[in-house]
Amino acid sequence: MKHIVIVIFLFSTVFLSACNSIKVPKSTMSHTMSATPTNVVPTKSEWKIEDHPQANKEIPISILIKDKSDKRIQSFETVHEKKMHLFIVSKDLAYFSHIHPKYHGNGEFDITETFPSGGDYKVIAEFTPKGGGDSSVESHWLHIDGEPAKEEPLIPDKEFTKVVDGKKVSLTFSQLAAGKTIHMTFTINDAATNKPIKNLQPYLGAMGHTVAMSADAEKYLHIHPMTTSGNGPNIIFMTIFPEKGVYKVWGQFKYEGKVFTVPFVVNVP
Ligand SMILES: [Cu+2]
Repeated sequence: MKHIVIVIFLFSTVFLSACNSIKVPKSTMSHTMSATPTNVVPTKSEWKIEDHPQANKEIPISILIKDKSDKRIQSFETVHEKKMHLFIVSKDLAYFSHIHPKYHGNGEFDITETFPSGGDYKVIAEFTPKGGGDSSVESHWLHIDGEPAKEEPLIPDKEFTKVVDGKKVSLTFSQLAAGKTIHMTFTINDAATNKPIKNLQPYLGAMGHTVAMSADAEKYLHIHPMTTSGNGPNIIFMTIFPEKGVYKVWGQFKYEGKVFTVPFVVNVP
């Protein structure tokens, strides 16, 4: 691995489990940072979805965000260009969607999603109530009726290079170990010419976004690159995998006006 001088201007990572969250603050920090709780506004959520939602149909989802005393939260910060980021994954993590609900005021967001097949899906909403220092997260499991997809076993990749939409993407780690601050680098080349791509475009206010989920979909990390990583071909993310185990990692980047998503399955020892 390359030696990297670490100057962090923008970095955030979120680790969540069912009932607690550990956050790494967005501010400048030293290499020896540890995951410490920061200013996260505690929230509650109410999810509305029709009875017996069907696969392959547009399903409206509405999300109401309240504070712990059941009062609707009125205003939200715009973070990475949006007031809410919503991630939807199937239980086997084969399906991944990153969308942006519309804010209607009075704590209410909504969006429609077409689910590709029947089964269980986890929906994760990330947002920052006004004045919050870091994002709050609410999640919900949904059951969609219809023909289930054949379950894809989550098998760690042996090869960390993939071709997606004409881009050859490789993923490397400074070290792969749970509980350690590590660098995760995506290297993006043109698949046809093998030339490095150096003019990636910002996508939602960052040079890329990475989402990682544990195999049971209980732990979730949303990671932004270190600003020192430029426009490619190497986009460097810094993170901490909270526990050992298998994770699926999705990198999202924008090139020539189009967003592409590249998934990897990683075993973190
Ligand atoms: Cu988003």
